[in-house]
Amino acid sequence: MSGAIQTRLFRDGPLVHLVEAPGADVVVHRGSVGADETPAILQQLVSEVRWRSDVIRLFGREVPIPRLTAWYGDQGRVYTYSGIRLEPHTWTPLLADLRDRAGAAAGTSFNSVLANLYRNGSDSVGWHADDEPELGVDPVIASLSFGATRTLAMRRRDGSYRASVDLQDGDLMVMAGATQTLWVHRVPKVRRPVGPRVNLTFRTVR
Ligand SMILES: O=C(O)CCC(=O)C(=O)O
Repeated sequence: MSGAIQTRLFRDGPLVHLVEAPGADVVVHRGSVGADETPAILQQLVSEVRWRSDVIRLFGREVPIPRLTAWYGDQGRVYTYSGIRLEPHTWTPLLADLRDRAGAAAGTSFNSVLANLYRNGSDSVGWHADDEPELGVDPVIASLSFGATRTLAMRRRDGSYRASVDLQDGDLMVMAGATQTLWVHRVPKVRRPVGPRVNLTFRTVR
């Protein structure tokens, strides 16, 4: 069986969309951060976050990952993904404020964030799940987007369903439950010209 995902509006102001897909517990809060704030936030994140360019080993070759990243968090909240070990930078006031807002919307508290800077349409993230052991079972992940709209594609690991959600400036997406166990996600490259986008994925490292 294969299925296309619908997003269903279930609450007004701010708009909340539920991604209806088996085993995916994904909610998008449209415009969670208002358009009066997002341009300045994007600019500040691009300029003040300590962006780094990493390489991963793929089939024996070192390949630069096609985006810039940064890891911020409470002291000692080390995160390792794709063989890259990240020591946390200290929260900036802006990141701490966004962390608290994301936590209030998601009904939890976060102690770390992976920041991604997609400089243009050539930047992307490949299929993966946020399922590293330090995130625990059924992690709650809140992802805040600023700048250009990019598509988050989702695929059930058993191949039965695909889904996609356009993440717009100011959107907050919350993934919970078995989403990371049953699904993988990616942000594909796009050919059309797109401006920069910053995505912040708030996490709780145990
Ligand atoms: O940029 C996004 O919307 C997704 C980022 C992501 O998948 C990640 O940081 O694990």
